[in-house]
Amino acid sequence: MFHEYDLNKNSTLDETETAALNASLFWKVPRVGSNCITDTEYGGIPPVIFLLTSLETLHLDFQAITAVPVHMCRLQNLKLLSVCNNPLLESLPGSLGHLPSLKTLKLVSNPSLRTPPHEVVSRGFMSIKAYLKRLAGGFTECRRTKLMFVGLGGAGKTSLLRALMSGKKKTAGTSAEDITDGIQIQPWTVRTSDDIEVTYSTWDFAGQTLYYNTHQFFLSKRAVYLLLWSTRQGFEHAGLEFWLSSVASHAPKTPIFVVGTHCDQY
Ligand SMILES: Nc1nc2c(ncn2[C@@H]2O[C@H](COP(=O)(O)OP(=O)(O)OP(=O)(O)O)[C@@H](O)[C@H]2O)c(=O)[nH]1
Ligand SMILES: [Mg+2]
Repeated sequence: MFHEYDLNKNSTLDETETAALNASLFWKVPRVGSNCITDTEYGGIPPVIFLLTSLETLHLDFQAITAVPVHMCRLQNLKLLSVCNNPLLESLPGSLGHLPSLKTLKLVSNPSLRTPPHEVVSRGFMSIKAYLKRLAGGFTECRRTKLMFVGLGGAGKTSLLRALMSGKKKTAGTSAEDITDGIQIQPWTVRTSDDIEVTYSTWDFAGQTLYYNTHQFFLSKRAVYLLLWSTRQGFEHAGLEFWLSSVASHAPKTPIFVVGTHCDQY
């Protein structure tokens, strides 16, 4: 297998080759969940486990499960649940917070986990439990998200943002002294046609390559991306590939809208 993934035949595996080998091994080694990745009811866990109502300890580490389902709450004697290193795990049910005997919940290295969010997981068991209990008690939708404007310098990120935020959806554009420095963050609240308020935290990234290394730290997962390019340039010179791969590697599965600007100049 080593030779199969040593694509450039230099007898070492670089970062990309090691990642490809790891990804292939993930599916080759039998794992709970890998045969039923689309199982929305049990998250890939064999349903028979939820009949073991006396079970006290359950380790589901290094598996391919996508969710811990509500059925887990049938295991009323469960004291320890370990779901570490599950790269596909996205959510835990709120009702898990009410399992009476649960004293330990291990949730390390689950990069896709959104519920509970990483900020809560890093604070430990009591915080996770409190979060899950609140979730079970009903929740209101959070209508806040980040709107990220990325692309080369001069693509029109600041201009588009100003146009969107202005009442008439128009702007006179920007002048030389408006070149963005670092990242400019400001809130933008929009009222939808059904009278619902959505608040965006807009992140206007400077397009100069000087900032590219530090920008990487701010490419958040919970965001919508607008990747701008000036159609006056050929798309191959517009940095699209750089930004698409940066966003895809730091924030996989997040939506990216590619927006062409300067179309009025034809
Ligand atoms: N004609 C035309 N001019 C545009 C358009 N979008 C932006 N501009 C102009 O292009 C220039 C650069 O626009 P900015 O919005 O500052 O570009 P930016 O992407 O924010 O640039 P950085 O802050 O350096 O990353 C300004 O002079 C804008 O007025 C467009 O769609 N049409
Ligand atoms: Mg700008």
